[in-house]
Amino acid sequence: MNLDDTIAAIVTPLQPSGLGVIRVSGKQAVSIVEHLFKSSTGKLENTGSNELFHGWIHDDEKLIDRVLVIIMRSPRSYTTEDVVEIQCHGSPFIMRKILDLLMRQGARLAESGEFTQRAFLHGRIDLTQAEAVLDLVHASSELGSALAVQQLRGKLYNAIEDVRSQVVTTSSLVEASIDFPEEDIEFVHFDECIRQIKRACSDLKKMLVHANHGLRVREGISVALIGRPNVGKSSLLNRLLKDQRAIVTNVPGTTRDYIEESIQIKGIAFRLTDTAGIRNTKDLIESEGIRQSRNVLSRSDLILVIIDGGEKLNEEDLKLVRDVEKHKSIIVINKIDLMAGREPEWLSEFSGRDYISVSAKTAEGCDELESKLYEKATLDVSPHKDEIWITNRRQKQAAERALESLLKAIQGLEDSKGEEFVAEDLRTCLNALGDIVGQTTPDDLLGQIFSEFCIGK
Ligand SMILES: Nc1nc2c(ncn2[C@@H]2O[C@H](COP(=O)(O)OP(=O)(O)OP(=O)(O)O)[C@@H](O)[C@H]2O)c(=O)[nH]1
Ligand SMILES: [Mg+2]
Repeated sequence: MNLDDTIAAIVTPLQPSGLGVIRVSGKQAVSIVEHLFKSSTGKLENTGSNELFHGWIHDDEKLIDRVLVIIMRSPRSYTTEDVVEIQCHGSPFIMRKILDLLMRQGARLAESGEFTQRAFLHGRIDLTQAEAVLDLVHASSELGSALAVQQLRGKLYNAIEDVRSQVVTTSSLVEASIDFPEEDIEFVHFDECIRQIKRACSDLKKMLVHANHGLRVREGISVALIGRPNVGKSSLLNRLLKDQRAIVTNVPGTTRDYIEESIQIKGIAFRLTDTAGIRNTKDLIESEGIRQSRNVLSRSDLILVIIDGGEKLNEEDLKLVRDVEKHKSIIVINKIDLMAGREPEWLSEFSGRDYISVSAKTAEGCDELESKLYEKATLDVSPHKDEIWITNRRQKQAAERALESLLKAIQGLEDSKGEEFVAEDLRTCLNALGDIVGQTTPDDLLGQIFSEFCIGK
């Protein structure tokens, strides 16, 4: 990556709007903009940081737009380079025109995520903070944005650095005993080593406790709709989607292939999967559908077990309810419009379980079902003030690698396996921790991470 170029990009969406922002970063940022800008409040060059100018962008004699220009001098800017932001009117035509003029003066179009990548490469932020920028741009819920803010403030970075320094101390003791075997530091220090490594393990475990939940908030929560044929699974999916997505008929066994669609509840994405009704059947296609239903069931975060409230409860319903974990499931009694206000006499079977009555036909109870889903997905899981959460798959895998090698190191010390082996495990751990914060992350992986950003960020 060439850090000598001056890069430019349109930062705001290319849609008519109140304001449009174009960002320029690099050694030539100020002089490039100066060529296009007639200021009513003084020259851009030779000014300090965080200054605001008012004036016109022009193409030779032709005026293009009246703008505000903000100067942020190196190193007090997002990228740590000189950064200039031009606030123009939010016309896609004007924004493109200004970008063209900047290129004519020698700026290069920024690649996806290149501003953030420069901030990372110049050491302004670490990789977890860079990833938090992306999460914050895409945050769509209270919890998602709170986690991104926590990470952007460097809390995960600090926590990982803390673990790293503990491991570095231990590692140097172990390495010393390899280099100076005659010093006989073995028994004095190895107990202390084990204690330190155990402390590091416990810190890492705390970060990993909620990792799966953090991941779900970021990636969406999977919800399977299961039940006997004809109980109204597809009707309920359509009702929640507010769309006639799945085929509904009164013939049991209508759904053969599963259908997956997303809804948002209070900003969290839920991926709903309608499945084939589960029953004993000799029909080959239906059996395959049922096999897939069981697969979907086993990999879903939450399960809605749908029961037909207008019918008698049977052994198949009960078996499904018994088979799903209590904390992951909600029993949905459907078709209450047929029940004329009466509760089915078998309702007592579900005491101690989470259940709710709805009608996919009239929508009665469906808002309450959405609230229950949200509640179940976020139960007891808001981060406490000093809790650090890992929220992405890459960080989670690296933290698990680090933890695994620490556990091996403890085992090695306890079994007196030889310092070389223990030292190797500790090195593996340090590499994995370095991967989390971006110190040892391979270039191609870095490229992949930043390519997920939009141009201009
Ligand atoms: N009265 C009433 N009928 C409903 C309700 N929900 C679904 N139905 C009817 O029940 C029948 C079956 O609905 P589906 O949504 O196809 O049921 P399913 O569980 O997806 O069935 P399979 O795909 O065969 O497993 C259809 O005739 C629906 O119109 C409801 O809340 N009230
Ligand atoms: Mg169906």
